[in-house]
Amino acid sequence: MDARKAAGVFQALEKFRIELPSWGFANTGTRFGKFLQPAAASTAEEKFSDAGQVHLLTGVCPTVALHVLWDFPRGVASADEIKKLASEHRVQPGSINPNLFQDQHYKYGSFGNPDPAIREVALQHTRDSIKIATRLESRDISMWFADGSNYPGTANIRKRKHWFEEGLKTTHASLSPGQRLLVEYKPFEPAFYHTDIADWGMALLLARTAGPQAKVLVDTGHHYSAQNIEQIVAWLLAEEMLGGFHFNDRRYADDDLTLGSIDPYQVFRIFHEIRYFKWETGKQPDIAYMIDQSHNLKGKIEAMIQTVTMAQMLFSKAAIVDYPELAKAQQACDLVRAESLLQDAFATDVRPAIQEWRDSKGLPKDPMMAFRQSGYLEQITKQRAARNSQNVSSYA
Ligand code: RM4
Ligand code: MN
Ligand code: MN
Repeated sequence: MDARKAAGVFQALEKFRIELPSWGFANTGTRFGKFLQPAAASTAEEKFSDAGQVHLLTGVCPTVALHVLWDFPRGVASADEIKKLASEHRVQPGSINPNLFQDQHYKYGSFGNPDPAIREVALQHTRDSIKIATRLESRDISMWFADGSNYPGTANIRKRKHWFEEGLKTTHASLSPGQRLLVEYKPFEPAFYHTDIADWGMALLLARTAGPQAKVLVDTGHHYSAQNIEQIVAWLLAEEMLGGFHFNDRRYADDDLTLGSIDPYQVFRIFHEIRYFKWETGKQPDIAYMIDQSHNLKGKIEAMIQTVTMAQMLFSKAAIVDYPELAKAQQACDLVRAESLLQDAFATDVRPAIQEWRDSKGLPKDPMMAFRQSGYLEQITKQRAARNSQNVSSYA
């Protein structure tokens, strides 16, 4: 790789930060069962400790996304304790995720529930989550809804859309000036017939209705097979409505696999659209890059390191696309030249440059190897194994 490209990689990595999910360190499984990991985290302290370890070795994960029900058992009252734990482990609280899908009263929905009393419960929980975010100085309140229905004819889709508009507007009104409301979409699961916010278009409309601080969150696993995610990203960028990502990979459904494990070129194409937007417009898009993955087979911390380093690698590849040449080739409709410019960048081995960048920051060149040599996994396995063999709850 020539010096100009290496400089491009250095520059790209300088500002590239990735948020870790607290729930990605806890024991999870499938609806068929859970294979418990002796080293999984089951307290907030353990989650911060593991996240702190990933940040220590990669240097690019200073914040941890938190789930209100799982990480704040006493709601707002838990906030100070969480702040203290985070700083003890040298990370900071990141996005706050209200939990509007687990409590029994949400059986028929939260913001879209036909019962106004339950919609109010959901709104109150969201307001409390905003208070938590304010207390923790977290910027983003990230909304994912399980709302939907399982059978045709059982729900009034238009009414539910209206209730969502009302709920999100009310929520937006409680935000402090610097905060953002991120609206996530997902085509199915847990609802099997219709999901109230099923795709990016619905999320975009709802975010626009909610107010100027609302943006769309793209979870890379929340699309139908073969959907062109980078086009969605390009449109959201053009509309200045792209708020953030939940990184993971998928083969069939919302599989929550490590990023790029199935289709690294897809992730590269997403990053390419972001870099191209920046090059062309001179604007720095304000995007929160977050991980949302959970593993029942891979070790939690190693899986997280894999995703972080994969994201850095694919982001770096996108950073070395020759944009002036690409713009020329596109304008001239030189298809093969344009396509080759992308493929050349994708095929370039950026790992030596990334290792040099890490070295220049005093970070281990190979975070996975450093983790394996650190003894941390052995230590937490000893500490946590007995409790984990009895604990079967998910995420928390
Ligand atoms: C959902 C969605 C949300 C995440 C939950 C646990 O599928 O991706 O972002 O918070 O799972
Ligand atoms: Mn998600
Ligand atoms: Mn998901």
